Amino acid sequence: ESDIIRKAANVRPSARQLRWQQLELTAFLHFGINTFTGREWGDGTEDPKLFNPSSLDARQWIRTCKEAGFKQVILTAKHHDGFCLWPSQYTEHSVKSSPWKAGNGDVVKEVAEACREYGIGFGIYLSPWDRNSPYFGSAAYNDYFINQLTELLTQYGQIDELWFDGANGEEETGKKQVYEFNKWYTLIRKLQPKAVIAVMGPDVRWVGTETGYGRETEWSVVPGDALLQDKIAAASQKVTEFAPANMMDDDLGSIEKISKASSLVWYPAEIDVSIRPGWFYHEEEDHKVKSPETLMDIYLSSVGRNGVLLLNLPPDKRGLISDYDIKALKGFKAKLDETFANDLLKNASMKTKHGKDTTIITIAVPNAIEFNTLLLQEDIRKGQRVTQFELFYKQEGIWKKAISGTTIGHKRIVTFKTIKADELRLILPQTRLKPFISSIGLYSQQSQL
Ligand code: FUL
Repeated sequence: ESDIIRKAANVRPSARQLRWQQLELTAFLHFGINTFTGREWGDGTEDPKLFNPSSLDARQWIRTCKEAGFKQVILTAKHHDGFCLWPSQYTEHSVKSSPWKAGNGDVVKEVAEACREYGIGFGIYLSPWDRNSPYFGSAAYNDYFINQLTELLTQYGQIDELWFDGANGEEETGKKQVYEFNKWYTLIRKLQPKAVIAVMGPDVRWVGTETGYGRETEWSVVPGDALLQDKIAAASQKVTEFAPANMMDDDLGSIEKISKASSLVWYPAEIDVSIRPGWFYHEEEDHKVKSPETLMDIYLSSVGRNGVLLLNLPPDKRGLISDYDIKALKGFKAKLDETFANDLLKNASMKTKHGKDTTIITIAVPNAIEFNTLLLQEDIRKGQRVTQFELFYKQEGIWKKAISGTTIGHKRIVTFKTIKADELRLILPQTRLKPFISSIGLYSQQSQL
């Protein structure tokens, strides 16, 4: 057992995984033929002429993301319907057959340029499942896919993330495509070495739900077989809880899980959710946009649970992010700023004592503080090591427990009822080797009071 703990404690993120984790907030942009048909999954028979945004402005999308604190976006260059947002030379089923800009437009290019202008990361969603391509289900599709991937990797400057969806609805038709994952990965590493490869890929793991809520216990160090593509959950659409299977288990990296593993890998969680019920824009959902309160709760339960949030903001038929979504985002950003602007421990003195398995950090503040939110971070460059944490505070000479939790990782945020104290202790009763805590903060969230 101690051998496996030593191994687990020393698994570390790659440079690209570290950069990605530190982004914390990333946005999905679902846009395509479905925007115009009102569907969620197009079947590939849609007339490209339906694609006709009246006033598409990619700069508005990216500005909106930037102002709300998002650091990277992922655009659906091709969804399951096979319609390409760039003029691929390998198919006619694309923007070039649409009336938009008389067939001379390129959404991928406009978004890539806007990202560069605003200084935020640019990622691409390219659906492996393609319901339009006549090649799908045959060996020729693998070449078609590589060709499209090559266009995207070579014509738009730096790509920071590739997102390969596991979804596939061909169970009934029996059409089966055997993907050549290793070819994709080799090509990406060669052409875009900085990009992380997500979901059906080795760098970033799909958390296992589309709710926006991550696990209470989220280990970035998991058994190596998590990388086997056939184990990666596909049909994700109806999953609202962590289903009891493989990558959707409640716990992926506990000592029970890793002690049986033949290898361990750094494979962190990305938490995708839409600001609306659907992934694509539908006018009838304008009044179902998530509220700033819900978005804040999602933030606390994704970024605050050692994950990266991937929040979907679908542009509408005009080719603009709607005012409903912008309003909700502004409210969310204001809450976020208000909550974390004032670290009540900024004048605190802290003393750390490492025991055999236990670490105790004693915290004293000059004047009593009132807080209801604890933020913890581990320096994950050295690995993920904390299994359990407890916050105590002294009240009338007696030590009381404020809150306890399990993993920390890059960031852990927990909220509780307001407490007033001037002496505190953070106890880590269980760690994998010596922990490296890089920040401890206490905050007061207004809505919690
Ligand atoms: C799923 C897809 O089927 C949805 O349409 C959406 O793109 C979501 C992010 O992933 O698997």
